[in-house]
Amino acid sequence: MPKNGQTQQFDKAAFQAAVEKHLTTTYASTADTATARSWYLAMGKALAEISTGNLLATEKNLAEQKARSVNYLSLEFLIGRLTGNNLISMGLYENVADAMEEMGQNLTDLLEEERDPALGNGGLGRLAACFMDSLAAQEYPAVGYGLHYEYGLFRQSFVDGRQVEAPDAWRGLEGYPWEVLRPELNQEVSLYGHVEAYTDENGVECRRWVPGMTVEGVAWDLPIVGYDNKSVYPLRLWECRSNAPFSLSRFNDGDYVGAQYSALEAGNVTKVLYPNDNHEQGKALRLMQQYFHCACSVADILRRHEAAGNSIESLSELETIQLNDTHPTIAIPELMRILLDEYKLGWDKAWEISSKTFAYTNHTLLPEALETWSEALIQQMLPRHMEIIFEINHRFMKLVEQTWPGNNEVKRKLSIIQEGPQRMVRMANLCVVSTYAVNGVAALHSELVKRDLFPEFNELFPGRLTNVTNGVTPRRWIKYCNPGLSTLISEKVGDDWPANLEKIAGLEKFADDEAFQKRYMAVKKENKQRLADWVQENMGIELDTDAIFDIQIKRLHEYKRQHLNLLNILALYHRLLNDPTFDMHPRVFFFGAKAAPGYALAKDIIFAINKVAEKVNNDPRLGGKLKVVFIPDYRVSLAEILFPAADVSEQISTAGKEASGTGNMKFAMNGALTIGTMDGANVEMREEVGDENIFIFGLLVDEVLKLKQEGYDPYRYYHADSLLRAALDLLETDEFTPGNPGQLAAIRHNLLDGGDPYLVLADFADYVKTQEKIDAEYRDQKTWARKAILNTALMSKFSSDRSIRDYANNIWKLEPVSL
Ligand code: GLG
Repeated sequence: MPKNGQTQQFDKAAFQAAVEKHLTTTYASTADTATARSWYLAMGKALAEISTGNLLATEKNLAEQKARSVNYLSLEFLIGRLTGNNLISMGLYENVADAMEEMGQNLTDLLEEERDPALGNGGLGRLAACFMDSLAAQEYPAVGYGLHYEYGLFRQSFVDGRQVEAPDAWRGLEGYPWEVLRPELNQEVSLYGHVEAYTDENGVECRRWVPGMTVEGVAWDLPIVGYDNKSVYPLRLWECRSNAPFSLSRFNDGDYVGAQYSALEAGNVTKVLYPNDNHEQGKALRLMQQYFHCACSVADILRRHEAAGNSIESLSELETIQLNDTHPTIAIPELMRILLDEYKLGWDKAWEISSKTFAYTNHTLLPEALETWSEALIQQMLPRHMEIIFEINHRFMKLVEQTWPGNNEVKRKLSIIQEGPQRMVRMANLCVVSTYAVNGVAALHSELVKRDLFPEFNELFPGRLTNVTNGVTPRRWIKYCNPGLSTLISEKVGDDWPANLEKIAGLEKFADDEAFQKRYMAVKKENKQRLADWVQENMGIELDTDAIFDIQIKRLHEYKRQHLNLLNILALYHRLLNDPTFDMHPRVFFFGAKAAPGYALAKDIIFAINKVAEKVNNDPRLGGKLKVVFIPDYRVSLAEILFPAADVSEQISTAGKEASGTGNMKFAMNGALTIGTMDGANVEMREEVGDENIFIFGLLVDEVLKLKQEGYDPYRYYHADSLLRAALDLLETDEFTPGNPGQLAAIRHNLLDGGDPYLVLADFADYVKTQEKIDAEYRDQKTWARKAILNTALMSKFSSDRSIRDYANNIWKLEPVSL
């Protein structure tokens, strides 16, 4: 139980009175008639009163101390439900459970009333959420800046096995109890228009943006509550509202109706999160979202800086801005514009400040995810920013010319502007040129960023490209989601491990202790039962918790290779039915994944897994040995049930494609053994746990590259491997779609005739062999328990507290400030 948190401030009677007051005055209910939802909302409001007080106190303290802080800019924060987690951080979980019990309410049930704020797609957004948690836990001064989407990531359901998307109105009708409106922080944001030259009062030639219209940015703060301390940092989410009269020029032209139409359009800016993961879309509205986010955030950073009495020249000493991927890159020309056109600093001074303020995190090497924006679009929406980008590039090209005189090829490659029929702005190049640090998210990934993505930049700016390996917060991903394991850990290593995950290494010496093994496995069994109960209740599928629970949960993407997993399932199915000598330990394969609505093959893979599930789950010939469960609407709150229940964690991306992964870390902490490729953070996890405690298979990065260079032929594998052939050919039949052969053929076609871009077939045999090894090892429960315990014990490196300390020490140069 946290000792230094907000516990001492807790006054039960006052808290109960606040809940009752909100029940009646905010939600118009009475204690005897209120629904569970109203109770949850009233309780949330009462708790938010405590956190808001501390948020204001933290803000004041940091301003007074002139503390250096980080501003984490991200288009996504996949925070998940806040109530349970905040109760833990506040140290109030038991107190509030008790207070609510006295009011006739069960806390666990009330927590289920909260809808997940799903303001992100996947790993990138969830990382931002873990980072905010770790900043607050360690009291590194920080503000998170994001967007207040009206609709988060779509809700997924399956209709006859196919994904159907529905809007996610995460705030409900009543609004989200933890959010607080900050009207005094509102910003005005300009768009469109043109640039004009003018001579200022000192006779200096200047340029300025004459916008075509403006919109209003409204600030909502969500509290990020520091674990076991009093600090509360804001996650500041901007909502776009259109202010009337709207289009300045059209209104003045007398086009009143037209002006109102634009208002409708701009009212859409923060309506919905773009549902693409690792894929850019290039839509004008998305660029508008990005700029709106950056304009509000940069203006707010400058407001804070000045309100604390600091000069603009000292900006980079007191503030650093971390760009989570290239999505907020337009913040760079925005700050430059303000420094040049409003502060009138002159290019060199403005550049010095700006380039010492920004740092950038790269999350992917996939070409389809590297953002480019058409010059024409930027020119139209943000004409002054386009000028500034050109100027940055012009000066940068001079540097390239000095370094590689006369080498036009290298210029073409490095230029921020990509030439072609449509000139495009390469956002990653703009970032590398304009920041003081660029990091990848795992050791392997960062090496590939240097070696393959930006080798010349690495030469040009030695030391700028670095690594910070990702991490996850042990508060949500062990303590909150796995109370059974948490109790066991605390008993052995003391109860301060959630804030000091190094302590968890103390479990290592119990790995061979039989009594401990039994208790550890009993906790695993309880967690498997909790998941089985959920599946029974929500999907009507009965599961045996003696089976191996094998789980792959992540976005649906070819590079993540859910279809490799599927092919192994098909191979098992084939062998169970055709090979009388074949035996396997019962296994349940779980999937959870959303596909981007426009990603046809990803949706085909979901359909195929669902169809295979339907068949195998009801086929008496399989004797219950094989089950497949595709959990619909995978989200943070379901992840909290899935990670603790896993025996096997699937991390099977094509080597070189998964920058880091973070689910891999959550599984291992909770005692699942990984089957994985030498990709992303799997490589470092193997280093930590040792090769005996992880199941590595498949081609290495350079083997992948070599095979592709030599000319990869998927048919070679198809013809050489009868099991692979059997699995693939099942997709052509109507085995899983009775009466409709060929409904699953798209996957087979993509792998054989489509060239198998992610080398699924090349890794198939080794994958199957490694799964067999897992099957054999699981049968020896003592050895399995030992390995699982060691996985928990040896994961301390992957706490996001460590990641944040790496950023703070090596990049941001931040010091903690306690309240
Ligand atoms: C990316 C990558 C993941 C990475 C995550 C956080 O694909 O490998 O773990 O960011 O850095 N789009 C993502 O989820």
